[in-house]
Amino acid sequence: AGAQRAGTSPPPGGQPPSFHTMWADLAPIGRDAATRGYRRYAWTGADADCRTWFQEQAEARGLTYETDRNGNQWAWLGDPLGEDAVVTGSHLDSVPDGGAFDGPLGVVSAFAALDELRRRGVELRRPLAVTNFGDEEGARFGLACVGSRLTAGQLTKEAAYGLRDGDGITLPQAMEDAGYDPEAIGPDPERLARVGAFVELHVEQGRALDLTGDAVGIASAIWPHGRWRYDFHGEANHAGTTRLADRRDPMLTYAETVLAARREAELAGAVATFGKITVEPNGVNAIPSLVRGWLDSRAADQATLDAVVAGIETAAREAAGRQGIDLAVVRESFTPVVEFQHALRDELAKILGGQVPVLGTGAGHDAGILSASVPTAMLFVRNPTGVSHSPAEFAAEDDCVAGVLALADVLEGLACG
Ligand code: HGY
Ligand code: MN
Ligand code: MN
Ligand code: MN
Repeated sequence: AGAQRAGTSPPPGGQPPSFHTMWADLAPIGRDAATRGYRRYAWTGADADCRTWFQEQAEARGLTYETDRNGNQWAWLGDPLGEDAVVTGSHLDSVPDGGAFDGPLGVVSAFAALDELRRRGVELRRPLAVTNFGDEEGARFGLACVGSRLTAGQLTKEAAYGLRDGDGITLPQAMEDAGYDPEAIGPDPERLARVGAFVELHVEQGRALDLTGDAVGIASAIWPHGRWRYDFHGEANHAGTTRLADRRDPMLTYAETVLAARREAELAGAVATFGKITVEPNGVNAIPSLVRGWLDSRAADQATLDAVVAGIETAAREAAGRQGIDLAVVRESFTPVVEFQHALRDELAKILGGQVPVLGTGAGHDAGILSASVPTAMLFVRNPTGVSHSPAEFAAEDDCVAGVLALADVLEGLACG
């Protein structure tokens, strides 16, 4: 087909909602009053409210709105079936008590950057879309990037059907309860074949830009990272009457494993986190029968990660042997290293004037998943404290504006140049 020349004329209704308005409308959705953290878990009411917000943004701009077979949301300027589309977006779901910026900054900035293109009156040569990928954090069902993995064919339908939350609700059941047809989920290669570039803007989850003094950076790579579940089986018993020598206490082995994880990671310059634990029967006066802990570990390269994870498991098995504990370790998910395509990364650097820092990240992203299917790049916006996955996550307004303008420049350079 010839070049798409869909004008970027202003929306039918006049001025689109500003960055501030979009941010203010999104802010209260799924925010816990006590912690001020976000609890926007996949296919819950808060997620539905975020999806409604996204659709309203699309319609307020006269964009063509659709959800794909996996529930990911797309808002098109230009032909949704056109070739070589430029797509930008992120996710709206959160980790438990997550921050306001991780995910939403990329979606709000995408709409704001599209508005900026319209203000500039540039002519689109390629279709443009804003996206919200569902269930990126995996907070409810335990697997990150479910929406983008399904669309990219990196998660099979049967594996997705096997996902269940802490209350035993399966992913298909949750989708159905939210009004989506779980039967439809699956790979969408035709859709991705029409995408020529995907750019995700994301708040930096670290302090590299704060240290260089830049508002915006470009991603070079995503560290390999994975999630492992450790099941420590011991013997339930009375906390008050069981002699220490007679105990098979899985909490002890778990504690030694957490210390070993820190030690192994520190020695290797990697990271390892036990951030989630369940205890059965979970009584103050009962020695647990089972302690289940989830390990998240990441490193700059595969060999280091493998060594750290193996070292942690060896230490855990040694402690379990000493304490009469049965240990089962299951790798629940894994994302290999993502090297963003150099051509697109360099094109972004050229568009942004070549002075923008290029940095790696230990955080996973939908862009990391999609980079196996389409040319992908990421922009980071400075986070002065580096804190993320916490209500304290923050980015200054000037830096958010700088991010929108940089994204608009990138979209103009890719879709209009
Ligand atoms: O876990 C991550 O790195 C991402 O925030 N899902
Ligand atoms: Mn996150
Ligand atoms: Mn994120
Ligand atoms: Mn992400």
